[in-house]
Amino acid sequence: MKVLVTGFEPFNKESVNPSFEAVKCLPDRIGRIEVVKAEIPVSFVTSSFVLEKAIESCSPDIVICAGQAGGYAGIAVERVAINLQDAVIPDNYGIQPDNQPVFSDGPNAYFSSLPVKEIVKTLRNEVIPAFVSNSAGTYVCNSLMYSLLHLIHLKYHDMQGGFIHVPYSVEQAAGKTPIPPSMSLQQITRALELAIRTF
Ligand code: PCA
Repeated sequence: MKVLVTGFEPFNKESVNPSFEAVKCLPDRIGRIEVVKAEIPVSFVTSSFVLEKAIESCSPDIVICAGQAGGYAGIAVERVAINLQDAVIPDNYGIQPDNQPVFSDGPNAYFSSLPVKEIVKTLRNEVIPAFVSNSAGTYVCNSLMYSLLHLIHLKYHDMQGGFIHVPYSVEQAAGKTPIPPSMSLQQITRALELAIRTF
């Protein structure tokens, strides 16, 4: 079994993105599951192409995309992606959609095909703060999650996929005033590993 795990490049003046920092720390094998990693640009235009290329090149059974949710106090296992791009700040390439669909011919929403409640339960059993989130927002993370689920719907019926938002790392939070909630990279990495172990 193979899992593709992705994290994003830094955005919004941060020098790191805890999602990709944690992905990089994952081992290359977790039990019987091979782990393939990829970094995704914070781009409304290219993020889905980079993800699709990674899927084409490694043919994973499962795709877990991760992103930073600054201000969250726990791991948010996303349940739903909506067909909307509505950005408060431009992406890293200057694109700022206003009330646009991700795909004009797509349905309003897709549900994650990851076992979201089971992942949350597993994390909580290991004393990692986690919750099921019913909105991945309207920025690039939601757009990537929607694109992934659209791709699964159109082309990769046997693949399972979804999205996990992670808090700021402790190092990021330490430089801000007031100090927002955060989680250690070690704990974020452990959360992703446990999510993979639910398969
Ligand atoms: N978080 C942003 C995009 C990239 C990331 O890590 C989001 O929540 O949309």
